[in-house]
Amino acid sequence: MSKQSQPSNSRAAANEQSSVAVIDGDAPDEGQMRADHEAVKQEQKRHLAAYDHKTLVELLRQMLLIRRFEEKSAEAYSLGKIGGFCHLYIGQEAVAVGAISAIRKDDYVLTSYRDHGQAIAKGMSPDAVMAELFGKAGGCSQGKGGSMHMFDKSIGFLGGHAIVGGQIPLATGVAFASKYQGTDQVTLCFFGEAAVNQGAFHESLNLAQLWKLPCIYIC
Ligand SMILES: Cc1ncc(C[n+]2csc(CCOP(=O)(O)OP(=O)(O)O)c2C)c(N)n1
Repeated sequence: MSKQSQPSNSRAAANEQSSVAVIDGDAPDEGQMRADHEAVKQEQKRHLAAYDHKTLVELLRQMLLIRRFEEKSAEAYSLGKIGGFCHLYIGQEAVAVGAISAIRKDDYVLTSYRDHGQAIAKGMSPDAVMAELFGKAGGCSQGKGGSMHMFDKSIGFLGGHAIVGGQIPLATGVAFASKYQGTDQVTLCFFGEAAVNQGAFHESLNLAQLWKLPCIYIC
């Protein structure tokens, strides 16, 4: 049946109408948007007030360290000093620092190829990350991995994964191991939104929920 010949009360017609309403709808109420924004800001301030000054300064220090690190990486990459790819984390510093500051040193972090910031937040020295970018033997992966393959088991940073979504089933497996071994370790799994197109994303979250695995998925 063509769209034109569908009865107007059909589900398809209703869906079509509602999509059109979204596209052609009234402009958003700016006053309401400003009020919502202000309410979120006030809520954030209330949350921040629960932290002492020293903690907040430390979180800011880490965020600034990552930002400066990434700016230098971009500079070195544009000068041709870094081979292969170089995926930056500029603008997302608070995500890594906030999440990783809430876990312990013996907890685990796995992430995508956009991994410099999370590696630093988990405790890798910026020197080891930069040496890896430069392909030097002093890098965390002996200079053989580059930007997408930061790794250091001793601090629970289990990569740096180049395949979109590849870290998700791995993180789920790490969380399964923690549960199976009866430890109380937690695994953080960072990924970009494109990873949700991977079948393994759905399989992982399904298992994690069924088995109540200690894995936190952060998009
Ligand atoms: C399985 C797979 N398919 C394609 C690619 C090529 N690729 C590299 S980055 C990227 C986009 C990923 O986007 P997203 O996960 O949202 O992360 P973002 O880069 O936006 O942080 C793609 C498709 C890949 N690395 N792995």
